[in-house]
Amino acid sequence: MTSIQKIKSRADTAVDWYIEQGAVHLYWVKCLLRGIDVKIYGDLISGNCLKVKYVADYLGHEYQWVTVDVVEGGARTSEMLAKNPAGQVPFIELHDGRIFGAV
Ligand SMILES: N[C@@H](CCC(=O)N[C@@H](CS)C(=O)NCC(=O)O)C(=O)O
Repeated sequence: MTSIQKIKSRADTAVDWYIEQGAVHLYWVKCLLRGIDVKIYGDLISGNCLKVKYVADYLGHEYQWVTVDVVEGGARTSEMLAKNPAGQVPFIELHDGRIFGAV
């Protein structure tokens, strides 16, 4: 399997995973498909965050990636908790400020 095939296969798995999670995640996948601006908050050391990144990359829509250092408690600062009270990443911020968090 080539590197590109491996990436596509991982992205396919990630898309399937999000579809299984239901409407909340599908909503932001729709946003990506429709070209609505999103920011993705996450940390590249986290598999949960990479699932979101792979889906966004697979769909080919540009997004802003906001790095949150989970090891240093970055998801639980007062600024982050004000956005996402769950205190975890990944989460998505839409252009209008709405947040879609982890399941
Ligand atoms: N069920 C969530 C789990 C999210 C999760 O566990 N996030 C971890 C990183 S993988 C996190 O934010 N940890 C930092 C913390 O709890 O302070 C998902 O799959 O998206």
